[in-house]
Amino acid sequence: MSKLIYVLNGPNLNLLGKRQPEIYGDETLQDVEDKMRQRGTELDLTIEFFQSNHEGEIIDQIHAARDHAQGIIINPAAYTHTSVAILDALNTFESAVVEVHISNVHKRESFRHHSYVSLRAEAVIAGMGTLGYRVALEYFAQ
Ligand code: DHK
Repeated sequence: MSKLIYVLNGPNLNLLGKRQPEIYGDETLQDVEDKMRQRGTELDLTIEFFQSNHEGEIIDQIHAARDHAQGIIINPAAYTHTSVAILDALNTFESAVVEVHISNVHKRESFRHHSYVSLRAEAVIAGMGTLGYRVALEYFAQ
């Protein structure tokens, strides 16, 4: 049976492709979703794709994933560095979590070097651009 993977995206990622393309590239979030769905089909993974600029909505999706999903791929964006609430929600999820960052956060400002989500994630991908999301799918296909 196909595994269900939630792909959750945090604030400002709706502007992907327009926002600081020198850092985040010129693909849109719709491009990311389309490519993930295509690769997901090949890997027999079903994808639930979501973006929000609101912390509570991301937490609600993590709670929804608890009942249905076999994995979470999350780019919490700026909430990576601030949100104990998202960490707490992920700690209620019993399957694997992969944290993705488009940019190499370790090469950037020091406030981006700490991640609350990394305390929970089985794997962290940073600096591969949007390819990182599809690499995370390969992890779940193994
Ligand atoms: C995206 C953001 O919006 C930033 O706040 C993070 C992350 C990095 C990314 O690289 O995908 O610091």
